[in-house]
Amino acid sequence: MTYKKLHLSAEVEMAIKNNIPIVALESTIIAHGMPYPQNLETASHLENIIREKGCCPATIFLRDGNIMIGAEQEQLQHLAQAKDVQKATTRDIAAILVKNQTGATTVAATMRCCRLAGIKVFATGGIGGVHRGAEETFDISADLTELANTPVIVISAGAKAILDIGKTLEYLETAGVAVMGWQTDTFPGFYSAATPWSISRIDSAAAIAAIYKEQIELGLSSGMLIANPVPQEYEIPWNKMALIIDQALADMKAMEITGKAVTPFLLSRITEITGGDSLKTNIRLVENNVKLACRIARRLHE
Ligand code: PSU
Ligand code: MN
Repeated sequence: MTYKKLHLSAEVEMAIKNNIPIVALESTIIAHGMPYPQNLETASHLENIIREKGCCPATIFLRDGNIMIGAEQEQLQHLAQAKDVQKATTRDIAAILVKNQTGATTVAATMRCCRLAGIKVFATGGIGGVHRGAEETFDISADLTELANTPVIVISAGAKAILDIGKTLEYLETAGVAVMGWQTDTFPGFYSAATPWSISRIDSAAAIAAIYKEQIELGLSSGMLIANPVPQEYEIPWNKMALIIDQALADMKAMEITGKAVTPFLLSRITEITGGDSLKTNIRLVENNVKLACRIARRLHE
């Protein structure tokens, strides 16, 4: 370990010592992606699933000038409730560390921290991407540039229709990111198990681990995006979601929300419009991603 401001939790330190596979989790989903108390319950529950599956959870965040790899219960509580937690993407990491602020890491920032800590597998809900109307706003998530530059396997339920999914997939192709559908031929749409876009399929965790190792051998520095559909019984179908998302996007426009506030606003507005149903789906799909991440992490360890 070369970067000196990495702080490992006792659990993560033990896992490294005992050669237990580690699965990383992000913290923006806790601080800015879900309401309290469901965010805290979900964060703890995800960690427990990872332990049950024989792996070690590492929730990643920034605090007291350190990159924190693994959270104590009190720290999860802080991320879930405190109002002073910054949303940290890659470009924010340095400033937040220097100012001793608390930062919740996005997919992009979490990937970067994973790399510093030697963690190869990271489970999230959905990635950020190219926003609708990006030809006007230029709103493209740094998650995509990070996937291009950082060799970490990210398991997500695809991307939701608040984004322009076609453009997001084109961007990932241009950036040289391997995108694979877990036991599916169509790119999943976060709340919805399928979208109209097709994707190359992968059916085994062993194959994912082998491809990742091959990428490293090849000297590629890009990550991999594994798109894992939400289980059908919990999905909100694509056509139903479309209307809800149009409403949320219209509200965003009317309220002139821009920049890093866009994704948190849309997530909470969609939760309101669906009367909490989207939040239930969101929780189920992250659980599902965490389980797949454990399978891949164990394979990589063999
Ligand atoms: N999508 C979700 N839930 C989330 C996010 C995305 O369904 O919580 C968060 C992730 O942390 C992701 C970030 O990395 O939003 C993307 O934000 P932006 O679009 O500002 O890059
Ligand atoms: Mn953005």
